[in-house]
Amino acid sequence: MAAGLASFVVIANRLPVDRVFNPDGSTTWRTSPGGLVSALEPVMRRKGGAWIGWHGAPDERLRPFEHDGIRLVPVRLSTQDVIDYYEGFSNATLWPLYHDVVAPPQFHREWWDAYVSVNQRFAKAAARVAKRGATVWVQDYQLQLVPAMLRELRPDLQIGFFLHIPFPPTELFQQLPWRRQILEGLIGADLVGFQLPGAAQNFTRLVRDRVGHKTQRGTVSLPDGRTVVARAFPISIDAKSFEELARSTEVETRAAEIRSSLGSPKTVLLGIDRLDYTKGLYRRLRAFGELIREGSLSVEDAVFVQVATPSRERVDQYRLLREDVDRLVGGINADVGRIGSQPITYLHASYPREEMAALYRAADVMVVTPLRDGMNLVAKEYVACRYDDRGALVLSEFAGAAAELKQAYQVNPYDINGMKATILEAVRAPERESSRRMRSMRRTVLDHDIDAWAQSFISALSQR
Ligand code: GDG
Repeated sequence: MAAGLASFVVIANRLPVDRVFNPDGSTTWRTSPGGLVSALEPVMRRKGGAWIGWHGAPDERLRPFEHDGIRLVPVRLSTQDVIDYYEGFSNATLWPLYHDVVAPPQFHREWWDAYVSVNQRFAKAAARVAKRGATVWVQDYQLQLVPAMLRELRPDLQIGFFLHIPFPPTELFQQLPWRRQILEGLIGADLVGFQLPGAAQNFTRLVRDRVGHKTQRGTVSLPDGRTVVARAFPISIDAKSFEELARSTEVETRAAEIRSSLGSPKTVLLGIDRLDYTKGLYRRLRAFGELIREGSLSVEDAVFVQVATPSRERVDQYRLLREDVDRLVGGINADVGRIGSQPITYLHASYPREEMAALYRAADVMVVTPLRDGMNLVAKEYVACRYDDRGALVLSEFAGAAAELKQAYQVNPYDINGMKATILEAVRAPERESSRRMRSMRRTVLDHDIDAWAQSFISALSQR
């Protein structure tokens, strides 16, 4: 590869690596776990790819470097950029707005200004490293202005964009003071990908109504003759590698250990989420607490393990949520716990992949109840780990995954009584019934894995 020039470029808010500080004072980089990196790695290697993103430390300028055969191009963010562009506009304006306004979005003009200038910085970095005619794939809500900015700088490029979170209906999107600029940013791409067809429809409708371009089904026609395609590409996981991990002796042993340290209850229920208000932790735990309190589940027989991975801890809404969940769990355990049996084991921590797989193996009922979620990979990971066809998945209708995992025990997370009834149904399901459901979900997840997802996006982009 000619120095600095790449024929396949990924742009994401974060580089796919974390810095490791060694005891001897030196630092190295470790590939961060995640399906996206592993799915794109082969393409990156084959095509001489580059990944552009922030390296995670504010106020530090780093030179491009190579890690595991991939060229990484760090983008600098100042402390103020982190506050305004990342914590502010991305996570306190767009995140709640795109998730059905489940928390009130905040609109601040200085956050918007920072979003524009950081997006410009990413676009310029891409314009510098992309070879003539290269393919560039922009990821997610933090970078929605990049496609148009990049096209302006480099009209020779083929540009794709994928949104990992939902795209809201017109009625909600309209609130955004900068709605038109965001839409114009996105239509800089040749292909705009969403998790679900409904999101693609919301987008094309908004482009027609707000920007005034002609649209026909998923295609937008611009006055200069260019067209933009909007389509759904539901993301998935590296299902085979999860299953392999789940089958390992270490994971099986650890799963047995987890169950016995919980007091070997009849039923282990599990929730694993970033501690985020969109994930519906509060209502889910309330539903479980009521089931125990009313005696529908007994404290000796059922234990709920809730892993809440720390997330965005400097954003106010996240701090409030943490307090609320802490208080709720404390209250339930104090009210209905007994010596030696706590109904909820609440872990505010993040774990290695092996421990996650062991938890999935240890759980009889996985409870995934977001109020709104682009896809939800945890649901798919649970299914991938259940190679014995056992276990039940309770899944919110409002997770993107519900469109594919039709055999899950689906719930409306706003309906606490409905959720209680469905959790009970899942707990009590005869083994034949839950295996039938699990088998069908496993086929879906194993057939549509992350490689299939990346391939289908890249091939649709190359046909544009
Ligand atoms: C966004 C969208 C969409 C969690 N805790 C630990 C850990 N995790 C891993 C899970 C899973 C991932 O993080 C979470 O993915 P989700 O899909 O559940 O949620 P978001 O982070 O909100 O992701 C979402 C996704 O993008 C992809 O497009 O599905 O809708 O919101 O893989 O396993 N991993 C480890 N330790 C933890 O403690 N190792």
